[in-house]
Amino acid sequence: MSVKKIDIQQAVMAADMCYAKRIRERLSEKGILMVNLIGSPGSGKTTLLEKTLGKDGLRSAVIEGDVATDRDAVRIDALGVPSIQINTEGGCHLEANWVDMTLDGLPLDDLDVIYIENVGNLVCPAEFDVGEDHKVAISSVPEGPDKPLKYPLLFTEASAVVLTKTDLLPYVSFDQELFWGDVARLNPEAPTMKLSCYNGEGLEAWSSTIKKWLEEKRRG
Ligand SMILES: Nc1nc2c(ncn2[C@@H]2O[C@H](COP(=O)(O)OP(=O)(O)OP(=O)(O)O)[C@@H](O)[C@H]2O)c(=O)[nH]1
Ligand SMILES: [Mg+2]
Ligand SMILES: [Zn+2]
Repeated sequence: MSVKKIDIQQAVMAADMCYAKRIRERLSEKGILMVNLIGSPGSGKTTLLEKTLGKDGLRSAVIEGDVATDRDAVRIDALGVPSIQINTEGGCHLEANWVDMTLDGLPLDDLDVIYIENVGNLVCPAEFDVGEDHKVAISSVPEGPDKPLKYPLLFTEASAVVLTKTDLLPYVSFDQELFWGDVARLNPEAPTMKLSCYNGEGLEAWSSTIKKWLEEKRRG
């Protein structure tokens, strides 16, 4: 008797690709942009959303991915912005089938942008297509300047690279030449931004980038 073997990893990836395609079709039909924020725990993803949502004139919603708790979704909800929390119960990234399910709970007829805040992690969230239009790499000053080359996939895949917490530059040793040089080597085309949610640096540039991506998507 021959033994039938199924490569689970490949099967999971293939199923995920179907969900990602379905998400893109659903969102294209509605003209909604989806942006996937990926960075280490504490790099400032939720704070960036708090500082920009509702102030940029766009109708937004957020899908929050965390191992546990609904704390980030509660922070977004406090802004009056629709948010849904996915708890991965130990999983270190979001997958397209969960995102697809979550879309059913969002007011898709009244949205311009859906943000995904992925599970805080510089590694595997970059490997998974969750149906987004753009992945954004978020790296913060206190993490140190060596992250792009140590975690290259995210910085290669990203449509934009954002350095957060720039207000800390006077207090932390951070070699910007090294950081931006490595980013340029990995992903010469990606726009780059320096942001501080504490002093407001770069927040307008961030919102302009989101608006530009939305216009590009709607123009087709
Ligand atoms: N100095 C400084 N601190 C910041 C800035 N943005 C966020 N923080 C602080 O960094 C900490 C983590 O911020 P969060 O926005 O919760 O980080 P996160 O990436 O959402 O974290 P996880 O969801 O756990 O992955 C908080 O104490 C924020 O106040 C900034 O621009 N400058
Ligand atoms: Mg967060
Ligand atoms: Zn993972």
